[in-house]
Amino acid sequence: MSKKNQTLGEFIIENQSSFKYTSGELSRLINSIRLAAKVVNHEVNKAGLVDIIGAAGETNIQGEDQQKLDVYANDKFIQTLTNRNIVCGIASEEEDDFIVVNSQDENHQNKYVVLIDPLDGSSNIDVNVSVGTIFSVYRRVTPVGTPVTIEDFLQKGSEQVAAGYVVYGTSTMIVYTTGDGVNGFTLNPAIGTFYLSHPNMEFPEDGKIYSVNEGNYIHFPLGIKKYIKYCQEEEGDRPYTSRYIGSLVSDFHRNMIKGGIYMYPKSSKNSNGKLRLLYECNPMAFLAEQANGKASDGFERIMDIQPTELHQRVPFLCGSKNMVEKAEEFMREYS
Ligand code: AHM
Ligand code: MG
Repeated sequence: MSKKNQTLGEFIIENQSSFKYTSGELSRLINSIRLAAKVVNHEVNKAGLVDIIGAAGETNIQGEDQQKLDVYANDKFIQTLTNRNIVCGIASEEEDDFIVVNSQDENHQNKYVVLIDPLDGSSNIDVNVSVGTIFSVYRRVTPVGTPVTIEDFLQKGSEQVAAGYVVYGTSTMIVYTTGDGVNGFTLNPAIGTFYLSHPNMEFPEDGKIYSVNEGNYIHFPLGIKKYIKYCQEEEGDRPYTSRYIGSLVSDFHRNMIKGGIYMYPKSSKNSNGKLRLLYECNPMAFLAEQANGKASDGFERIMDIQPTELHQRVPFLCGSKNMVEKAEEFMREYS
C-alpha cells in the first residue's frame, strides 16, 4: 500500500513482491536509475553556474549537436548501470550502437536491458528550461548468460517491464511504472531523498491543453492541421489552451496532471516525425496507458509497432484518451 511521504527506496522495497519476477533485479535497476538521476540532477542544476553548457563539439547519430550535459548524463547513467552489474545491455539515444554488458562473463545472470534518452530536450538547458531523462526496461529475449543482441532491444513497447522519466524542473521528480499504475516521487534536494508525492497519477480523460510545435504547421498532414483548427474553434469547452515547452518530459508531465495532448506528427520535412520510438515514444506510451491515457502514431497504438532499428523515429500523439482519439479521428478522415 503506497503512502504519501514514503521514500522511493521504501516504495521499491515494499512493492518488490508485486513485480511479476521477484528476483530483486528490477528493484536494483530502479535504484541505480534513482542514484544516477541524483547525480545528473546535481550537474543540471549548476548548469548556469559553471561553464559546462554549450555544444561538446560532437554530433550524435541523428546529426544533432550534443550539449556537454548530454554527454555527462549519458556517461553517468551508463556507468551506474554497468558498474553495479545489473543489466545485460544498454541502448542510448546518444550512442550509435547498443552496449553489451558483461560480454566476458559467461556466468552472468542479468535479464534486463535498458534503453535510455539520458537528457531529452537538452537544447533547453542553456535557457534554464526543464529537461528530462527517459528510460525503458525490457527482459532480454535471447538466453541469459550470452551477450545481448539487437533482438533484445527491438521489442515492441508492449513488452516493457518498466518505464519512466526524471524531470529536472522547478523540482526534480522521478515518475515511473512497472505496469501497475504510475507513481511520482519528488526530490528533497536538502537531503537527497525522493518522496512519493504523486501516487497513482492519471491523465484526466478529457483535457484542454494541446502541445505541438505550431511553427511546423504548414508541413503537417491535413488531419493534424484540421485537429489543430478544431482545438482553436469556439465551441463547448474550446478553444483549448496551447502550451509547448519543447521538452517532451515536461510537456507530458504537465498534460498528465492537467489533461492535454502532446503531438509530434510527421511533416513534409520529416516523414516519421522527430521522436524516437525506442527511447522516447515507447516509454511515454507505457506511462500514458498506465495512467489512463493513450499514445498513437495517428493510426496505430505506439506500443504495437514492431521496431526495425534502434534509432527509428515515429509520429507521436499522446495524452488524455479522448483528445488522442479525437486527433486519430481527424487523421483517419483526412488521410
Ligand atoms: P532531443 O532528443 O534532441 O532533445 O529532441 C527531443 C525533443 C523533445 O523533448 C521535444 O518535445 C522536441 O524535441 C522538440 O522539438 P522541436 O524543437 O522540433 O519542436
Ligand atoms: Mg530525446
